[in-house]
Amino acid sequence: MADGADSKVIWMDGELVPFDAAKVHVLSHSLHYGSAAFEGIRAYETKSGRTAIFRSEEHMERFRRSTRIFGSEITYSNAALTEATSALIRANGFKSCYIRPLSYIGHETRGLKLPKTPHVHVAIATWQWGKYLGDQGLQKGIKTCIASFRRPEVSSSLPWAKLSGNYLNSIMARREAALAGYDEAILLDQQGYVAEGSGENIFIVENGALLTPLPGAILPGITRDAVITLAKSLGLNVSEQPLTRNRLYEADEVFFTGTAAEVTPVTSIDGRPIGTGLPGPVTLRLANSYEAAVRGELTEFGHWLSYV
Ligand code: PPE
Repeated sequence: MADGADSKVIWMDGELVPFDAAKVHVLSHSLHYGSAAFEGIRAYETKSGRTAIFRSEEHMERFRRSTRIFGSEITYSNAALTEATSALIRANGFKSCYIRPLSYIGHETRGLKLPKTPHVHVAIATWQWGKYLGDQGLQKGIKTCIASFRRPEVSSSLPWAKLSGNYLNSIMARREAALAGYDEAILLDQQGYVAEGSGENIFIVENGALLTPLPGAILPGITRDAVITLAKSLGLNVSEQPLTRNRLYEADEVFFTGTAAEVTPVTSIDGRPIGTGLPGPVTLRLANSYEAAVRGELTEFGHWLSYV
């Protein structure tokens, strides 16, 4: 069975629709031009046995801002979207799952010229998604390469928005890496500095401190923000700065962060082992801390959880 085929219902414009009936028209604007925005969120079974959505407010706010880029307004409040997601998780009977909100322009609108405020449809789906970068990802780390595809030039792209059209670039980079036998790609920006993975932010560990690229050509991830916050609470130094490929090769540790990827160690780049070639101690400490936060084990970060 394909990933995702196991949910009973999908929320579409306020209704819970059976999985097989959750369809859109082939002339949908978003299908032709990529004029859609989406989110990726996870819900986890917490230590109390209750399910909680991780940082729902921040994800729903980014969803709203991404949709606004093409002039549309989501009419549901962030709280209403979180409530709809909770109802959906309950209806599907999931303890832990991935959550995919999507805003898209339907077939009512044709051609590139959009109305001033195009009407958007809003859908939310949930499915069970295991380890995004493989079951062995956390234990062994993953193999990456620097892709020839770069993050687009910032004056012509909207990297902070999670727009469907942006993702063709990620798909091409990921495909290039996979065809060459790597688990994931690392993309550079137009100046040649390190940007991010195809669907993850990137960090390096140098002398016990964390370094990560500045927001610019990257999607400033919510997991990236959570990991920076957790690292600081553990007393680690964190700095955002331009990183070269040279610095990546010589790092003590490298890891990815993302909702789907969580914290995943990168143990080789372009065939070169990073550090010892095994997941490093700082990466594992942060992966454990992130896991504890999403599972509701860190009371200090309890405000990140919305119980279903
Ligand atoms: N950069 C990109 C390009 C990206 O797509 C993601 C999320 C991130 C960084 C990390 O952002 P955040 O999830 O807020 O920490 N990628 C999503 C899509 C995965 C997919 O294959 O689809 C995700 O992790 O949900």
